[in-house]
Amino acid sequence: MPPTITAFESSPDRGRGQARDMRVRWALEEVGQPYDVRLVSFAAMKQPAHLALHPFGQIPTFEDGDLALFESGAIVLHLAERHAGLLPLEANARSRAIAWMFAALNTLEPPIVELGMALLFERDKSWHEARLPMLQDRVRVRLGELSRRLGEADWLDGAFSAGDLMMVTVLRRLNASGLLDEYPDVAAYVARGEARPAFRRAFDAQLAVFNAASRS
Ligand code: GTB
Repeated sequence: MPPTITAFESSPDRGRGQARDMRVRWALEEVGQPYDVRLVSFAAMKQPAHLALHPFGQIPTFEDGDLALFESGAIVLHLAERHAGLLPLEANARSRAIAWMFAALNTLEPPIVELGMALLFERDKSWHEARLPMLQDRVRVRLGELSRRLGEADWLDGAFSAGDLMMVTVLRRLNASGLLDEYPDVAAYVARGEARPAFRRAFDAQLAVFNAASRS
């Protein structure tokens, strides 16, 4: 039996691959593992059956035999540890790739999500215009640091790894903000990730869910 992941029945991102099932789908495609998807509604995510899998009532989840996991980072790390292709074999390089996964989730994603939330939900607030530059600058600081570290390299530390997979999915959340355009080398890094055949397969699979939901 292939593993089963959960994803939005109807994603608010309209098939742009911004929900966090995308990184799990991409990791599964990179390691060549077939998988099933169980689509869940917002209401179903808060029901006991889903809460037993995910204490916070969210997607994605991952079930494989006796193992049930939540948290996209934990799921991607699990896949990377059990299948070849997403983590280097050499111990120190492996630890560094994992550090990049944490950097994506703990250092880059929080200010990026904060900015995204402000753009989505706070535009009507009296303080929005005053707060926005501060949120954008916090993201710019991290993009500048990332740009300096990347330099001329294709990937963060040697060959493409789960660290890059996680970083690219996090940075993609800036697609609509225009901020990536200010850092052409970071934008090119994201584009390299998006050009990978495994990314394309994962993206097309989640887009097909949105297209099917739109037709019904
Ligand atoms: N830390 C957890 C992880 O990494 O797995 C966070 C999981 C999470 O935030 N899941 C979201 C969810 O289930 C979907 S991805 N939300 C429903 C709820 O909390 O009730 C977040 C997301 C949603 C929508 C867009 N979008 O429309 O662009 C982007 C990202």
